[in-house]
Amino acid sequence: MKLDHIGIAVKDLTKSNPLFTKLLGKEPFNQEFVAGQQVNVSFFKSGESKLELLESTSPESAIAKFLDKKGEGIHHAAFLVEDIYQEIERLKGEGFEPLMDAPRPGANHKLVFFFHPKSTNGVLVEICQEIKD
Ligand code: CMX
Repeated sequence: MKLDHIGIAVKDLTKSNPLFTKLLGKEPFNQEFVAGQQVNVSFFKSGESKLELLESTSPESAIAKFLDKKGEGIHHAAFLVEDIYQEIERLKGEGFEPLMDAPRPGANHKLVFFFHPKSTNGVLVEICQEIKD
């Protein structure tokens, strides 16, 4: 599995986009609303990986709850896989705890699936796969 991105929960993208643009020396290459996760996201390239900034658009979203409890900071690590359905079965078989029944559309034209941080040493793990048209 290849590291695709690190997700960072932020309160306000209008403040965090310029901050990370200064940090990385480049603008985000993609910004979008992910309806299924109730978030606005920005993606920055960093070498072969990316940083994803996540801003909540609803008090019910996972990001709003995370910000309330822990504040801004690293939210998840995401790994790119070739066959998400096969990887889900493999990881379930290894005892990792799934957080969904099936993959869902995420940002950047990908399917995404999450595993509970309590089964991965406290790190929320996403696996993702390009949607093949
Ligand atoms: N990383 C590490 N630990 C986390 C966490 C995170 N991102 N979010 C919650 N936790 C911890 C809580 O602090 C809590 O720990 P304690 O029991 O020690 O207090 C524990 O996990 C809570 O577990 P829970 O009660 O089962 O679940 P929550 O209601 O807090 O929800 C989670 C947490 C991960 C199950 C939920 O956020 C989820 O299902 N996430 C998957 C979807 C998601 O995160 N979407 C946003 C990203 C979308 C995108 O990338 O586009």
